Amino acid sequence: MGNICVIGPRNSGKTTYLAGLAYWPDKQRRNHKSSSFSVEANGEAKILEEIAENIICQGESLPPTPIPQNIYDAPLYQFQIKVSTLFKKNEEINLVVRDYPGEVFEELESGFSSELSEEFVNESLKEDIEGCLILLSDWTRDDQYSKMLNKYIDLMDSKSRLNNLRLAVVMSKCERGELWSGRLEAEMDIFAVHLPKTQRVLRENIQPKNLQFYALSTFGVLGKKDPRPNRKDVVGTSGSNAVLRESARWQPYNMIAPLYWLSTGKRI
Ligand SMILES: Nc1nc2c(ncn2[C@@H]2O[C@H](COP(=O)(O)OP(=O)(O)OP(=O)(O)O)[C@@H](O)[C@H]2O)c(=O)[nH]1
Ligand SMILES: [Mg+2]
Repeated sequence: MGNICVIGPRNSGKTTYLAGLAYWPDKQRRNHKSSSFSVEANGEAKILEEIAENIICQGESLPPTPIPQNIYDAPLYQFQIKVSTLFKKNEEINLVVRDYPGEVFEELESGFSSELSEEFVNESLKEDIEGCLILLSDWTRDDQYSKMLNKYIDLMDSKSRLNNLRLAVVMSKCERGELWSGRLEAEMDIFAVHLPKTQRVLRENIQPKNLQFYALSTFGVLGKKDPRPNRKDVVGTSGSNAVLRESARWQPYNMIAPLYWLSTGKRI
């Protein structure tokens, strides 16, 4: 059972990603019978499936994740993911995932405004956490991201996790035109180009075996031969919000690969 946490700034797409993951089985039944993956959402993650169906598929945007009273009020989502590719037959990974509100990550730069944020970060560094999925979505925030991650690295060190915690650093919402062509070699074609300080801070401090860069998009594009984003931009309270454009053609891009690596240490 791999315990994973999902962190990242406000609005980076964390909860939408988890909801998309939970909704997976439905999509399998409808259009992806030959898919290499199947995902089952268990326990509290069932709520995410409903959220995907009732909000995302209806073309609406999720509200920001509220800051709970205490960390144990933040739900723990469980997923069972089955992988069956040409080289990996019937592998199964079980994940327990905690979704944090984005403030927790943002405050790494400014200093924690509450004990609660600090508790969240400390929880993400506990011994039973195998890996951390770090979602970043704004390629104009290299300065801030590098500072936040520098602080996170200091905290990893102070909790003796510097050399034994996997970090999957992910550019989310990569269906966007500026990113889509760089998705296959995300480190070289997205991070080194748009977020060079962030990439450097990570490479200088984290052992290569514990660090991978990815790009993913929960919304994806309209089809294999139709690379138009399956996304509609909308004006939101927190700036650049977007919603799913055609739920019948919803096919996320690269959602499982980072989780598989975080959980097993092997590339899919
Ligand atoms: N373009 C695009 N937008 C997305 C994608 N995934 C999520 N979004 C949008 O990004 C916005 C923020 O999504 P959330 O999932 O609420 O982000 P979050 O990281 O959980 O935010 P907090 O809970 O506030 O920390 C919403 O408007 C989503 O619809 C994606 O794959 N592509
Ligand atoms: Mg959220």
